[in-house]
Amino acid sequence: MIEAQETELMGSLKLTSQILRYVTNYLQDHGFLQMLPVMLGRSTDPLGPDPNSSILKTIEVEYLGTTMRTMNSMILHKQVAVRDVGRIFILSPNIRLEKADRKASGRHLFEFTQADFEIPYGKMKDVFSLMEGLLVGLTSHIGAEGIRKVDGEPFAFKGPFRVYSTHELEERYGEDWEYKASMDHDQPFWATCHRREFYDREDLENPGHYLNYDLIYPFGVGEALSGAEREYDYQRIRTRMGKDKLAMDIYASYLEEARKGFVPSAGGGFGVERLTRFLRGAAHIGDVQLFRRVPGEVPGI
Ligand code: ASN
Repeated sequence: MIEAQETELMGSLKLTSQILRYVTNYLQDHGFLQMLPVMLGRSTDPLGPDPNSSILKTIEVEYLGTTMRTMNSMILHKQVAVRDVGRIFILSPNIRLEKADRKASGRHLFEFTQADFEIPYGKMKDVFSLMEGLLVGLTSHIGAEGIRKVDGEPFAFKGPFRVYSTHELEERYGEDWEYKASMDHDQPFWATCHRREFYDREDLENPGHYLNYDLIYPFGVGEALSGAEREYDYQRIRTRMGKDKLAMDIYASYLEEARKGFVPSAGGGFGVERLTRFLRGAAHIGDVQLFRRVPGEVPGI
């Protein structure tokens, strides 16, 4: 039994290593500079208002008189970096202290790594084709060993992926569309137009609609990536933050950067463990982590 578990974990780790090598090469070959991650910041992603977000709190530490926060995501730093250095990506460790009931989703961890990238002057379609190329290339590259089987064949991504708006999905599958729509597909699909964080750009020609997207894995596995074209204009950022009733003092250093001027950009981030779990066909995302970080479970070492 112990041996079987070790083999399973070893298989997951081997796949994660292959994914990391492939993603790093792919993004570097597509002109992205790899940044080392930021782990503490004066500002971090508020992760909301988003009905899908359920974090209990963001960790804050006082350091030499300044309050620092652990990264929920590096989105705010990405907007600065993409202005200053162009195409960038980060293998970014994120801490999200999710409620215990998130264990049941099978895809939440309280500590994970996301491959997070940003494209200056990018549009939604640039992110779609970048990700489709990445995923299709990945499964043609990694071979069949230890990969989930579909109809007796190892799963292979096939693009381009279908694109739906959340309005269409709600109409077809109801408000809780994600799981049902995911079960109804055998390739990932894009879901655009979510009302969520201030940094996702509102479509000014179509107010109340948003130029953002999730990529959803099939077979009931659910969210793979989230991203957007960004709000880059200082006044628009302030207005959106005001609507979300965010505590402006937490974002003072970010707003200073925004006042200097951001460039328009688009990007996204996908969870590395989620990709491993999807390709392995593992029942729970914690099963592919050597050191499980599952909400509601007391971790080992
Ligand atoms: N990485 C995501 C993005 O680029 C943000 C997030 O993880 N909340 O939009």
